[in-house]
Formats: sequence, structure tokens, C-alpha cells
Amino acid sequence: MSDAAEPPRPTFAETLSQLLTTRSFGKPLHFFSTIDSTNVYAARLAREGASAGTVVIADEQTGGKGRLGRSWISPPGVNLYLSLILRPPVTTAVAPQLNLLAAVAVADAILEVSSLTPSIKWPNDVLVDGKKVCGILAEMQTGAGVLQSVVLGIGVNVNAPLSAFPPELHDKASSLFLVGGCMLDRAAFTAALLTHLEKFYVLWLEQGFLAIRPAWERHAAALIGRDITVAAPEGTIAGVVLGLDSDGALLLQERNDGMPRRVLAGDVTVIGGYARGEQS
Ligand code: BT5
Repeated sequence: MSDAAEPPRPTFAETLSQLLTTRSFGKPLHFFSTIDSTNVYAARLAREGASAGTVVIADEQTGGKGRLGRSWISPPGVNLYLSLILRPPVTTAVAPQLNLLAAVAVADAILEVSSLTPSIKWPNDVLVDGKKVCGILAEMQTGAGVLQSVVLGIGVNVNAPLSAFPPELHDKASSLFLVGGCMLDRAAFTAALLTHLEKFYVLWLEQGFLAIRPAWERHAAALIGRDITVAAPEGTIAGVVLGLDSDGALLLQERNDGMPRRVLAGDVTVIGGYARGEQS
């Protein structure tokens, strides 16, 4: 007997399209088996006039981008690499709040599809068990000084095995599969993520960042009260995390002088590790 009569299994993109109950996020959906970077492609679509809600997903990236010229390891067939085009009517100073909004949506999606407890590390990482499982890269397109669009890029290590990461990342990167011990359905995870993203985005447009802050602080509870250093553009800042300001800036009590301090950008290192005793 041949098994030629077996119907083909639906692809990731087909299953995702069936699962999506969002109003505009993921509509349309552009899916690639391999691409250099979903953010690069989405930025091109945005420049050509693609509507807000357009999503680009790839099964593999050959040039996945992190922040500040860093790269994002993007092995095929196991993870999520997604870029969402948005056109919020806000200034370029406000748009970076989308990084924080996306981190909350990723954390909620992880809670929905797994029994894991995600933690947000300001501004744009989601960790599980002290290791990074998600990175977020929001890139703005402007014209005549005005924000035209934002490409919100999200990479989530869903089912990656340890061998997918180079040895230098073994201490600080992980996947939902590696921590939880079971493979997750990537389409179901992606549908949950887009649903949470759309919900928080609408809330943000209607009520501003203050409406997102409680959920962010709940998911970042492990960071609040911790001793950290931030490699910020203006230099390294050390202090204790007090919380988030009303616009998404990180609030610290500075170690040197005990004064409150707002931090707008940078890379956080938690003294003693994020999950105590681990590297961050
Ligand atoms: C980020 O940058 O965390 C943003 C990553 C955004 C990736 C998405 S995937 C879809 C979309 N298309 C793109 O091309 N990019 C976006 P950053 O905070 O700079 O962190 C980068 C650092 O994280 C690297 O220098 C490594 O140390 C580490 N890293 C690289 N790949 C990783 C991975 N898969 N998992 C965990 N850590 C990783």
C-alpha cells in the first residue's frame, strides 16, 4: 500500500490563517520558508504602502537582526520570526513604547500556551528561567521627520534544541521547549501572540502607555527591586530598579547618589543573574 492518498499536512501558514481571530493583525500574512530578515522585508512593504496589520513570517532567517547591528540566530523550522507593520498616529519619541507592549504580549502568549512563567527584562527581552527566549526589534520609518510606520520584529525560540544555539549563547539563551520539556504548536503560539498584540495595541492607542504599565510591571516583577547596571548610550548606570515611568522609561535609584534616575535606552545586566544564581 502506498500512502500517496494521505492528505498533505496543512502548513504553518495555513494553520495560522485558520486560527487567526484578530481584526487586522496578520491580515494579510506573508510567509517565507527562508528570508534574510522579516524586518527588512516588512520595512520594504511598509515603504510601498502596506496596510497596518500586515505580518511577515519566515521559517528561517539567514540575516536575522538584533539591536545595534547584532544578529539574531534564526534556525529553520523550530521558532517564530515575525514582523508586524503598524502605523500609529504618534511621535517618534512615543513609538519605542511598542517594544514594551510587544514584550507584554509575548509574555501573555507564553502563559496562554504553556505552563511556563515568563519574565520581562527591560526593555525588550522575555526570559524563562533566567534565559532569553524572545527578542524584540522595533524599527521606525520616517518621512519629513514624521513617523510613517513601525516594523515590530519579534523572534521567539519556541522549539529550538540546544544545538541550534552557538556555544557562547548556551548560558543565556533557551527555548520554550528546552525549559518546558514539550514541543509547542508554533501556529497556535503565533495566533495567541497576534491576539494579545492586537488587544494591547488597541488599548495603547485609546488610553496610552499607562494602561499597559500594570501588565508590564506584573511580568517584570523579578526585576523590580534588583540591583542592575545599564549600558546606556550616555555610559554605564548602576542602581536599583524602582519600576517604569509613565512613558516606559526605566526608573532606577542610582547607586552612587541614591537619586531617582530615568533610563531611556540600554542593555540591562542584573547583578547576581536574573533568576538568582544564573547568568543574565
Ligand atoms: C534582540 O536584539 O533581542 C532583537 C531580536 C529581534 C529578532 C526578530 S526575529 C523577527 C525580526 N526580524 C529580524 O531580523 N529581527 C526581528 P538584542 O537585544 O540586540 O539581542 C541580540 C543578542 O541576543 C545577540 O547579540 C545574542 O547575544 C543574543 N541572541 C542572538 N540570537 C538569539 C536567539 N535566537 N535567542 C536568544 N538570544 C539570542
